[in-house]
Amino acid sequence: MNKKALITGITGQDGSYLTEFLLSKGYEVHGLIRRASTFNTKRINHLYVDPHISGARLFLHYGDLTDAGQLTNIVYNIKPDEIYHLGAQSHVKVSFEMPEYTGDVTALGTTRLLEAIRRSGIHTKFYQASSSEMFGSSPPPQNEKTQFHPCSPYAVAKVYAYWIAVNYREGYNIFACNGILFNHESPRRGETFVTRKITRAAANIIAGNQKILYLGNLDARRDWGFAPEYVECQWLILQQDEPGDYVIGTGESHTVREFVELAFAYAGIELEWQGSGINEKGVIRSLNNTLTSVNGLQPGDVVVEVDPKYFRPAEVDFLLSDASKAMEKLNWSPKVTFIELVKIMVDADLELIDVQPPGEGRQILIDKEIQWTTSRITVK
Ligand code: NAP
Ligand code: G4F
Repeated sequence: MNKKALITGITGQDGSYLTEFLLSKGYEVHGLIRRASTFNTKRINHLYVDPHISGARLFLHYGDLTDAGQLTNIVYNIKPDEIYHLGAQSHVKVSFEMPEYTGDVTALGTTRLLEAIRRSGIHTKFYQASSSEMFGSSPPPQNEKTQFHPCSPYAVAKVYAYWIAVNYREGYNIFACNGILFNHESPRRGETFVTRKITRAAANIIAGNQKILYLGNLDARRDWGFAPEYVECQWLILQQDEPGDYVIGTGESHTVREFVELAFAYAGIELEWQGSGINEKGVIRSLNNTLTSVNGLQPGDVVVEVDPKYFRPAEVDFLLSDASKAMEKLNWSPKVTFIELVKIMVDADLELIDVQPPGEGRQILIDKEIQWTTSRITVK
């Protein structure tokens, strides 16, 4: 019989790739979705089949991480073999503006789900989407033994969720695991996270739809990987004989400034930086010929500026993973490099606005044989 998985956060970046991955492995997949006045399922529409049709293997259920009763109903009725808990208020900057809500959804939501498992008495495996943000100001490289020092309400909520998962493992013998994932990105990344904001802006500036990209801290360093590879790890973690906690990342770290430079250069705009602090600007040094004729961009034009409104009250300066445990025990290592990730994302954002991309990104996906998602790497 097919294994059954329940995914919270199925409409998010990871949820959509994980659904695709589990369907490709023969799973029956159930997803928790929030009621909204508009459709919020664009990342999974291409996977959805009318449940009346025989053979349908993806089923969606209304619920919310703040509603314990409905979580218990869903868990009890579906009796999934595996639960992937990806749902969260996942934006760090927003968590400073909505700390209480973030704690309710991101921290207590995990307790509600674990309680649903415990009370319904079902036998299941549980994956908690923990985050490298939990390490906060602890110096790099960070691994499973590094001390948590969270620097945002989001990260504090994730530390709570991490420990409640460990507590239910130790106290109730539930197969609960933490994947401590470093930043992972893709063409399906939410538009207000920095990588996607940059690749969309590079595409829109080239198309003449946007003049300037406004950013916050250009010096922050992140260990950025490719999201489809990370959802495979989420699955691998639950396939182990014993429950455990794993750091997942590339072992490479780059600044936001480097991401901007590479994304713009790949799209055809060479930048140079002028000024410093909040007066730093990204100025066009040179363009490829096609672009000059497309929309009147010129060397000397300012296309990147700093806007302090994107600074955070407390910042995580430097994340760099030491994923040696995952490499050894899960036999996993990332295939997509930093520059390849940038190319994949810029290609996809150019395609989305009907501008011919350079095309190296799509070729990388084919060459790296991440086949289960190659045809639908992005969604409109
Ligand atoms: P995402 O794109 O922001 O998706 C978040 C998901 O959670 C969406 O499906 C969202 O539903 C759902 N959600 C939010 N509030 C909810 C609520 N009250 N009830 C039910 N569902 C709710 O996040 P992601 O990038 O896929 O990340 C997946 C998980 O991994 C998150 O827990 C995140 O914190 C964690 N994580 C992410 C990264 C990363 O770099 N991406 C790294 C480490 C950990 P709507 O679509 O309705 O908003
Ligand atoms: O893309 P970000 O918003 O991601 P952040 O804060 O690292 O969080 C993401 O990764 C975590 C894993 O470590 C996840 F747990 C979390 O759910 C989320 O997926 O910001 C990355 C860096 C930060 O240092 C930020 O200050 O980029 C800097 N940044 C500079 N300008 C900006 C901007 N971030 C955003 N979102 N927007 C800007 O304009």
